[in-house]
Amino acid sequence: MPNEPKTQAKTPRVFSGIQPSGQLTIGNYLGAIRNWVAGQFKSDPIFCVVNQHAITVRIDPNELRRNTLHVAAAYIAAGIDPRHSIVFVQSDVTEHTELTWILNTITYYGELHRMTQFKDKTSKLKQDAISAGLLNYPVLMAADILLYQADQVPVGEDQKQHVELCRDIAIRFNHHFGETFVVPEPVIAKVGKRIMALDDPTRKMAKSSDNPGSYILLTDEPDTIRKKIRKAVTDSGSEVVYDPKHKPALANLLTIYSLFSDEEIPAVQERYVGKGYGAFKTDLAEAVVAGLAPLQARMAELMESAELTSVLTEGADRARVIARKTMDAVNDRVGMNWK
Ligand code: ATP
Ligand code: LTN
Repeated sequence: MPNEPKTQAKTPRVFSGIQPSGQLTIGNYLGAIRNWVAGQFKSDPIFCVVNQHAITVRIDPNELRRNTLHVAAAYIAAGIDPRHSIVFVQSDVTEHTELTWILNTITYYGELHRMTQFKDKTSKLKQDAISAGLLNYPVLMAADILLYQADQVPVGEDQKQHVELCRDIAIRFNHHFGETFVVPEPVIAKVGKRIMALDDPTRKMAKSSDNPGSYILLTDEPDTIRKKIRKAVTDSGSEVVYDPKHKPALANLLTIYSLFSDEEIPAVQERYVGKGYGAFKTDLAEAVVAGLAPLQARMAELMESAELTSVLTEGADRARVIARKTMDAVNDRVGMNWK
């Protein structure tokens, strides 16, 4: 029908979060935060500091408090605008744990036990050292997403499986109790979705690694960044070429270079023909140092100001209104409202 009025597509609700389990790495920035910033004004976004996820492994309470503010500061310093996006801390909105319990009752042990992240984080532990919280971690993540009826969840590749489980849980709930939740989609960037460790290109860069040389923190000093990049493993040979299969370490470094310098990988590669790894690594370090400088300056400013507290307090107030509405509907559907 050519003359029929077009229905305006709804602005997608976006939800994502990072756990304050340590200081953020450039993996968190390139795989997640950078993409949140890029899509921010085309969506209705909510970004959460997921501190309840961070206690699924032992963490010192004071360190957790410090990291919580650090992660929130990184969101804002990277360009999340709290006048548009909701930015808040998970434990400030109690509906997250309330919904988790209900979703736990329709999630199977087998599903949780099969999660790659669970297997990775527990492979070296004895059964009695694995908390039930670590197993149930993806259920809390599903509650985060479903409470806000999110359409899209921008994450790094490692979180895709968790978002898929969240979809399964939403579909199952809707099937048993009637349409209640939006079924969300994972959104994963083409480049930067999996930044690898500097000491081992077969493992993802992670803030919880015990080798600080494996990651670059957003707060690392310029000289630390230069040293870490100088020491980063490379592949055999000496040519700077993008070949993930045969030269995974170099492919990772080229990806980082490309994202920090906003240049396509082939253009970067072209510049280093016949120059070898040394020159490339020196320039890469400078690109990372320059790329992080404004972010670091803004983070330091935010950590000293009261601005952060007011952003997070107001964010939680805005989030709570949305979360409560969903929670009331859920309680109604499952028969918790007995009066
Ligand atoms: P931890 O080491 O505590 O498990 P992490 O550094 O792996 O943490 P998360 O808090 O689990 O980080 O992840 C936050 C977000 O950053 C997620 O969207 C995740 O997919 C993304 N992310 C984490 N590491 C990388 C990476 N190396 N490359 C791309 N994206 C990443
Ligand atoms: N499990 C995620 C962090 C996380 C998250 C979320 C991401 C917790 N809740 C909701 C997106 C949406 C991780 O990156 N480790």
